Amino acid sequence: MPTIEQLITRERDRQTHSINLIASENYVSDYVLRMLGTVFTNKYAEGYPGKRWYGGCEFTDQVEQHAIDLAKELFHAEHANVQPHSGTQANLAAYLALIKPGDKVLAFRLEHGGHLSHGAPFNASGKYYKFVHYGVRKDDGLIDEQEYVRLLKENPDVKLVVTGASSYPRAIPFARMAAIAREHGAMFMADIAHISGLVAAGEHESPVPVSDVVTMSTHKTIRGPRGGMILCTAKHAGKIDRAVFPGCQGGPLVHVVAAKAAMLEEAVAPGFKTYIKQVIANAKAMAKAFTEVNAKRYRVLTGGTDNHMVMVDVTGTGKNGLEIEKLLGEQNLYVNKNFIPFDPRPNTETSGIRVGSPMITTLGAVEADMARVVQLMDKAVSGENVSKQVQAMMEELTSRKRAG
Ligand code: DSN
Repeated sequence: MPTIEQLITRERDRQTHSINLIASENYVSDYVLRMLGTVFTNKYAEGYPGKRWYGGCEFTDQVEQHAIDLAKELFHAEHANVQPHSGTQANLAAYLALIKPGDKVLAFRLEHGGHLSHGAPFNASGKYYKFVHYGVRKDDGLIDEQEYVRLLKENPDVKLVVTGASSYPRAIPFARMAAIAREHGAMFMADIAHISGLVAAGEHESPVPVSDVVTMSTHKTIRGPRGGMILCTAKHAGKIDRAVFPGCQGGPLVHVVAAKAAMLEEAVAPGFKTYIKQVIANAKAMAKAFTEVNAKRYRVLTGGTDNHMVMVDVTGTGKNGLEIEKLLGEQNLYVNKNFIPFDPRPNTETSGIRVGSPMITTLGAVEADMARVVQLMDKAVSGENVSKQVQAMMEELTSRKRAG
């Protein structure tokens, strides 16, 4: 059995030698990474700044307050809770704060790109609340707003609407959907786990002004540590804080809160907007490249993307999503198999892959690089060995980044 240190070295090598296109991952900065290995991991701090259940929290209080202030500034929010251990925890806390067990919730269907914490039967959300789901239209793959309205009309007892997705490549019309939810007497919540960086940078409509609660994970496009965060109106602040602690969690992970503060410092800095603009430009370049390489093999869902991901139906390759994921992974190219809407295959196989630009953009890739990556992927899918070319491209990106 290798030691943990050896496994860390191997994982570092794996990350250094592979091109990672998993849409929900990113590379944190050295600053963020350093925070995760600090003595704050030794500290118990149940409660909130100035109101703790333990002594010795004077420095913890300053760290958490700094993160809260930055989150409010970045997202123009009235209140922020930076303690959720993950995006799913943030969602469970939001439900605990806003609704009662057995209440009805309308959310985006998992099989069409939603998230398990939006009412999947095997998740606590689906066990404690009655979820109904809207999806996308079969013809163009966009959110079916007619179905959304119809479900609200048919279910006048819906207390909460949840928007947000894990595998949806287009912009979400938050203001429009919130207005409809309110007309039907429902509260509105947005889970921006995937697009939090885009919203922070002003490159996607922000749901904050129109939502009761906004939840997110902190490790995707916003490039922070693994964790979650909640924003809400002043009206819900007390309920949200009590739902996180003591409702769902005990002590906060103070070292992770410190890393979230570091992430937020980076996200308010001007360079972050440039990064996110490039993330989107790179995703668009990938969508174009898939179509140009072979539109029959790679059917780009919705015909393109507005965000950091491209959803691709790979049925035309003669392989399923799992086979493509494996084949690419063997050559150090990482994507994930993904359900496509109305997928005839089971979720263990799927007909699609999800391909994201956040990580490769962190390495400094630009549009021309994305076309090269898609060509490498296509060669790998055709059975060619491209691992040397993958390694060469990673070395080139890394040295360009060093030089830049
Ligand atoms: N949010 C999921 C993803 O997009 O990968 C994981 O829960």
